[in-house]
Amino acid sequence: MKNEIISKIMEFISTSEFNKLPNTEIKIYDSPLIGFADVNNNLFENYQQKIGPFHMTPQEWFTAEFENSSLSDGTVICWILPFSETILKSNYLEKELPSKEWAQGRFYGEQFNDILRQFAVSLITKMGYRTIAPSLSSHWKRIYSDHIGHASTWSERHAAYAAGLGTFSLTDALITEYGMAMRVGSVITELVLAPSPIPYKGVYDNCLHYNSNRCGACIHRCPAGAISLKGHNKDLCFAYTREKVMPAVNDVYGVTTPSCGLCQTKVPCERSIPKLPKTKVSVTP
Ligand code: B12
Repeated sequence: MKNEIISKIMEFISTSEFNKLPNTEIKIYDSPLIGFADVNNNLFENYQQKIGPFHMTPQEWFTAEFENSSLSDGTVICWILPFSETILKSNYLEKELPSKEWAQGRFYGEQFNDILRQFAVSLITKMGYRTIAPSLSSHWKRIYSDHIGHASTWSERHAAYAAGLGTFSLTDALITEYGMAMRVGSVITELVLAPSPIPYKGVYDNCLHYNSNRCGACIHRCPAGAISLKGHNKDLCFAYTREKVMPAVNDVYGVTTPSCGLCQTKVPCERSIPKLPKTKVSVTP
């Protein structure tokens, strides 16, 4: 069943008309990475403790969605959608504002991610297993917490970390085998599937900065001054995309969402895990 789900998701991504910028032949996403986490993985409770009680566990999502029914076993299925080369390269010359293709890739790319979430829910539900996509639920909300700033009730990349798909970085972005210029999605199902192996030990294993002190490329790419050796300032990042980028490009590019992504392009971790030094140290937050 796992192979059937993987191949149907892959086929949907490679054939869907929605995986293209409108009225163009520009593909938004290349082939995905797909990973599986056990709903009983301790990380989900760990996230709730570290992020805040508002960040729901897979079990809480089921209880909220299916009126008090519980989830004893099941799987969180996650995917990584890497942006296509055309979209990545379009951002290379930009120093302050995103390219048209990047801004449209973010806008139409997240619409496609939602369509993929619906596709995955319907596929697995038709196989006979209740399935939900937290990001499509009325219980999904953005949260601003005093303790951790911008957050939400379900972080797609924390789910992907638990599914073995990548680790965090100086910018907070998740660095995967296909890099970090990508978007993430997930569904929670009562179907039990074998979890993916976890190819890392520490939360920042794939980030060159944390493992060599020789990178920081994202610091120089960020036009908002939001990234420093101390990490990612979410407030500055949020303000730049809303106050500077949106008024400058949204009407011209025909989009309604904030975008930027300069820190995700023209950096060593854009499309792969950068080569790390041999004496790698695992860092925990
Ligand atoms: C709120 C939000 C924002 C906020 C805050 C981002 C943030 N750091 O969380 C703002 C507005 C700043 C933002 C900006 C952008 N965003 Co945004 N955003 C979200 C959203 C809606 C929710 C994120 C969330 O819940 N975060 C929870 C908090 C707690 O996460 P955090 O602070 O990063 O977590 C850190 C700590 O918790 C730490 N940590 C501490 N203890 C522990 C313990 C363990 C065990 C672990 C594993 C980790 C850990 O690890 C993290 C890294 O330091 C998600 C969609 C979603 N539902 O997930 C998209 C999402 C994170 N955004 C995304 C993107 C692409 C962007 C932008 C590039 C958009 C743009 N401007 O073009 C920028 C820059 C992203 C960046 N560098 O982080 C992608 C991420 C893709 C990627 N490669 O990682 C997401 C997943 C959307 C998607 N569906 O793909 N975003």
